[in-house]
Amino acid sequence: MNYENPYMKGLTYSKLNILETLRQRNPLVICITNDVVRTFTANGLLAIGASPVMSECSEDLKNLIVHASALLINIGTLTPDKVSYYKDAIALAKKHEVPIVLDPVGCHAGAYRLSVVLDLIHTGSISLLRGNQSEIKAIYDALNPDNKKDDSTTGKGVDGAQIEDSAVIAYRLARLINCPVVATGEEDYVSDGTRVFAVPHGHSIMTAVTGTGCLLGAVLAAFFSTYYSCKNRLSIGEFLAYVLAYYGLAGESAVQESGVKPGSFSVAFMDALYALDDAVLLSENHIRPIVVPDQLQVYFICGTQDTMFNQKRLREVVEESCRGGITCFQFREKGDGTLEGTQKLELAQQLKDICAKYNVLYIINDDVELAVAVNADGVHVGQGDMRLKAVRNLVGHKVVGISIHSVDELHKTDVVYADCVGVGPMYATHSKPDAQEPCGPECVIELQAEGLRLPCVGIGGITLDNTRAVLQAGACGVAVISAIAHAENPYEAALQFKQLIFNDNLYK
Ligand code: 3NM
Repeated sequence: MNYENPYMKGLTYSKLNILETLRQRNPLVICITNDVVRTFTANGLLAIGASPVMSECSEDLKNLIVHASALLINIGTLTPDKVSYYKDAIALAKKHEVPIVLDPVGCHAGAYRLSVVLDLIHTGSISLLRGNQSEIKAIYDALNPDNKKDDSTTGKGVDGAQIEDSAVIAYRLARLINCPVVATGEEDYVSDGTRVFAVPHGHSIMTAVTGTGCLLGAVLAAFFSTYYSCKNRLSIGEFLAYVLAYYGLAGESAVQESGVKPGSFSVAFMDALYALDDAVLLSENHIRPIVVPDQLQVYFICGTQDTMFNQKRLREVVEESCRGGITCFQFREKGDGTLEGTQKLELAQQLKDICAKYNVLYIINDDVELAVAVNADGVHVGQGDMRLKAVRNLVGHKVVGISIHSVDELHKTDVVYADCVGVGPMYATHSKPDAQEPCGPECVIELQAEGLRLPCVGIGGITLDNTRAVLQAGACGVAVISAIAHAENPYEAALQFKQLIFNDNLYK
């Protein structure tokens, strides 16, 4: 980054060194894995710079776990006696604070496998779940509280519904089981329950070599143990997206070497995992941030101007609304008498911490530098602000939101650089002195008819009474200031929006 960020006072970030950190740390990964892939997994872990050890019984594991950085449980060759071993291993790893990656191999294909996987998830101790998209969907369908076979995830107006569905499922499952979920396929998806990323790397030949999926579970386990070194720079979701990109880029580089030949590929892949470096990973990844409709359902916006310039009240309102069930919060500090500089930075950091506690997506309004300085989840800009391409260049994989008020504005907007849209004002508003004339929910219909495919929220004058109309017009959710900030009880207000949108199943 060649620009000075006023919030960072000359501090610049050094380049990310995800692969180098792992290789320096050489983490010990204990693999309880299946009979088919042991050698491949061990060689793959060595190639990336980790230390593999296979363990087959609790007596042995008790000694090893004290040295371990991560534990992989892959249920590929399942037998009834192994189930109690998995449970012992999970208890031991938990006791020693060793992260656990679960690979639910084949759980979509058999009720017994699925029941074992659910049992292991119910321990509440899994740190990361990695499966292919069918496995992840089977787990989600089994745990989905509505017990609807996924019919709420199809056909939300996005091309390639199947693919987008997997992103939605990864997000929902991560929230349900409270740990990051990786769903692999032609395009991989990862969600930590707050963010969602798509990673379009790899090559179809990988599916012709047994063990490539299983090795990925082990590789994720190795990297998971080094996340702490990037904690201030990357969310766990983005960090895991980099690991997926590394793995996929290694596959792409290997196939260049070997051609589309499974035997040669397998050898070339080990070489590529060994050779790939951070410079290539940073410059060649095509990680894409994704906003799934769920994230925008109850979108609360607030700044000190909305709480009579009382910072404590703002923190309380944000915490209460998070408790009530908002899915997204935007810090919008705007107008006369609002905070600037260090004071704004400090408040932004405090609000980020509150949102992180509740898995609420945290967006900064307009101030791109602040979003970078506090490592927010995203930034929202208006038409008069910076060009979207410039915003994207500054924020990398953060969520970029844009306000669009008309079809005319849609045509002037580089929507390819945005991830979501605020459409408004739907109705008359007192919270934005320079708001345009209300355009009504029809504006959402018009924009979508003009080709807008990004998920959008209706904003401006929204109350419980008019929410239904906004969603029925095609918005994924509603963005509000006064309906929550000025409510007598912001917790209740947020809860009511959440219940209206979730329980009435308005959003489909
Ligand atoms: N943006 P309330 S309307 C921040 O039309 C904002 O882009 C708008 O506040 C737009 O929920 C608006 O209190 C104010 O009406 C929304």
